[in-house]
Amino acid sequence: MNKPSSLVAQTLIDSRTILLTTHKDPDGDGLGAATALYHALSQLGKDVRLIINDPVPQRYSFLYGIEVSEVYKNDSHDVAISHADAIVLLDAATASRTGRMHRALLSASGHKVVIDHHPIREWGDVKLVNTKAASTCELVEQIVVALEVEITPQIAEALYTGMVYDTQCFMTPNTTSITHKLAAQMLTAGASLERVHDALFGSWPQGRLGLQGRFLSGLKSDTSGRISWGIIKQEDLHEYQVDAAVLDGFVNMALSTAGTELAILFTEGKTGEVGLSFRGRGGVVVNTLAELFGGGGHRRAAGASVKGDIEIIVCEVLQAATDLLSEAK
Ligand SMILES: [Mn+2]
Repeated sequence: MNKPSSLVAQTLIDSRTILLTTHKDPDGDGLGAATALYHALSQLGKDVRLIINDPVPQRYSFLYGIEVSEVYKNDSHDVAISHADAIVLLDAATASRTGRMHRALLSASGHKVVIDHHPIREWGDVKLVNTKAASTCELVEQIVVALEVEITPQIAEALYTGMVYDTQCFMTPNTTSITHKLAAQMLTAGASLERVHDALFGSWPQGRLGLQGRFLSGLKSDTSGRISWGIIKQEDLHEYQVDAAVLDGFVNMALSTAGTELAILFTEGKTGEVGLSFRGRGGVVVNTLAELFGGGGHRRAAGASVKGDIEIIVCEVLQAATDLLSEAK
């Protein structure tokens, strides 16, 4: 009876006011997990709020119930955060990943619940953490079952969204038979495959295709062919009239050629920072590489953000990547 999922569920059952949140720049897994749990807790009559650092990207506006999400403002939310009976952090390993609200989270008095599949954590006293899970939504499914609420089509579709999103349609190496079984259960419970896939992968702005063409033709690789990388600058985004959200999936394309073991996407930010996105395969573990630059993530997918000149950062990161590969042999 002391399973982590039972302890998390009991904590939520014992709480009246519950605040849900996920990492800044929220994605399909964090938002799917949050809306699924929002629906489940609402069924139990809980007073639930979903507060996030950023507005929800258009790509996820199809999620049922996503309109309840609130963009964090310290003057209107800090009191709610400090008084909530429980705060649930989803799909994030550290409070700092929540962005501006992390100070308020650190000083909150309620139960600090974490449901996540990332390694390394500094926050939370009631946890369901499993780094082998392919998505946080896989773990939220356990909570929904433990809460003994009905898995409505809305909940099923939210969870299915996170499973599809985080595995890039069941293609990433952390996809397991459990992932497939759970996804099948969600379809049986009423999730619409067509609706989710149209929203996630079939609703890009036209400019993404043009930018994708430029990105692919500009890909570079090292002399060994083991490292492949591409750079997206602000001027590229302006030219194709898109924002950085359309870059989702680009780094995976860079990993798709024979012999490539490490792919890197460098993205120039608006305010002097450079986003680093890493993907690895074979013997290459990329979260250690991301940690060198202040970031983190999973073994095969990780990222970081670094301030500075993009040309210099590219050189530094490529040197570190080369060192990593010489260690990985
Ligand atoms: Mn995730």
